[in-house]
Amino acid sequence: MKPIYILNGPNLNRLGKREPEIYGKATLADVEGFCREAAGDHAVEFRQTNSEAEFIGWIHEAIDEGGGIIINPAAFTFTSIAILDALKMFKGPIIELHISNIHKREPYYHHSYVSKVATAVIAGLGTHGYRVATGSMLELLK
Ligand code: CA2
Repeated sequence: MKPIYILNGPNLNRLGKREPEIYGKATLADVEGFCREAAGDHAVEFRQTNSEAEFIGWIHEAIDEGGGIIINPAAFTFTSIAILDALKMFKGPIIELHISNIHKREPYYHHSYVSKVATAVIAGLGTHGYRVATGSMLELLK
């Protein structure tokens, strides 16, 4: 069984500590718990980094070892062709996830490079979106 990689980008380590009206009260550790519960027996690699290089390294790891990728690239979503290029090499399903509805927000949050290669996009369900993404990934991997 190949693990599901759940990759989180910059500043998400601060989840639950600011802007609860947008991002909710759950911490990233709580979110990891939601994902592991939703995944059941399926292996999960849950990671967060503030470094683009490390993020790309984890996508390369997922290309070699992973069954599916759930990705909240945070600000990298709107800036990183390097992350888009890495994701293009992944053969399995990719779910792009945003806690907030990025389309309701400022214009610089409206264009996602990652959406060009995502199998599906989830935005605006709050941190519950991670449960939805994990359950949906299990279906896509069947
Ligand atoms: O809604 C999302 O999940 C985002 O990917 C979060 C990113 C933002 O750049 C995207 O537009 C949407 C920003 C993450 C900010 O990190 C936080 C840290 C602490 C508390 C709340 C958010």
